[in-house]
Amino acid sequence: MTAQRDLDLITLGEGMVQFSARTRGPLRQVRTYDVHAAGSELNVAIGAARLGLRVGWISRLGADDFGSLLLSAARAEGVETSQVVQDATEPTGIFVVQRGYPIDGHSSSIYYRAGSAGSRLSIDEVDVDYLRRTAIFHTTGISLAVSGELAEAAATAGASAAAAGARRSFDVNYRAKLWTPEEARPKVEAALANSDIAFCSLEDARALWDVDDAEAALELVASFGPDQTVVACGRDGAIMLGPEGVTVRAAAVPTQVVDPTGAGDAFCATVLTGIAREWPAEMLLQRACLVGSIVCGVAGDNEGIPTLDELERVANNRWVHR
Ligand code: KDG
Repeated sequence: MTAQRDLDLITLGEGMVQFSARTRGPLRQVRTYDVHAAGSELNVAIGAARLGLRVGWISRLGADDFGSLLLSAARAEGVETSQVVQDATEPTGIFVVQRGYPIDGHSSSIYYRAGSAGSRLSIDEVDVDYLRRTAIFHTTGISLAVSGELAEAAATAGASAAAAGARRSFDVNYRAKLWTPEEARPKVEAALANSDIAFCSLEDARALWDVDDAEAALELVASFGPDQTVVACGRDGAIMLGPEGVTVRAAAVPTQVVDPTGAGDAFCATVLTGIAREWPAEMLLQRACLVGSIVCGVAGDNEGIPTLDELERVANNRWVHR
């Protein structure tokens, strides 16, 4: 029986509650925090849903208040959460963001996620029929780094989705606090070889392969196998190699950075939306850079992602101020 393809995108990965410092400075001096729903694959799910895709999220949360916070955040955006397990034995992971210190415009994260419910997602808990419902399956290198169980769930779920005809999307998302470049490299390369759509920041290409230049990074990541590759270069915009072998570039949009955490996920959510909706390549990359830049100017990982209507109005200078 052919499954009904009623989802554009399924993401799989750990959601976490973020405590973001309200003030700039070292965390030992920070006294007040804002609380946000975050976690890379949840950010992508929320972003793509806000941009109009039909999205499902596969994950595992503690049966605690933080788990309920994440579930509510996903549902409030219309993300389908029937495959989010809540378990009473492990807690929901959290992380703390230090902003604008010691480098202006940069943030850093401290994780409290060891043994979290999300890290224990097992492939046995993932419904294979659910994976048949999507056109695109997305996960990231964070899921590969967090635990062997989650890495296996991500790889096996991706293979099942692909066997049912979905395109596989993978964002390298190297996190130096989770693993070393030596540990990451073979696993990331294997995941890229199994992907159709690949994302890598220039910063990650530098960390993993010592590649310093956007074109070289694009060529290298594409050489592992994906037929659509995107390299995000922060303030220098982005570059994409499409299935027709055409390279497209887009400039970044200058912004006053409040917190860049989550901007890469917002960028990725916009590219995946554009792919699902068949936007022309230039427009797709420009919109993704614009969304990434808007998110840098807003606290929280995904709150700044616009709706599709807002994005179109900003992109076409039709935004009405008053
Ligand atoms: O991309 C933003 C993520 O880094 C943040 O939400 C936390 O998922 C996270 C992680 O593992 O770093």
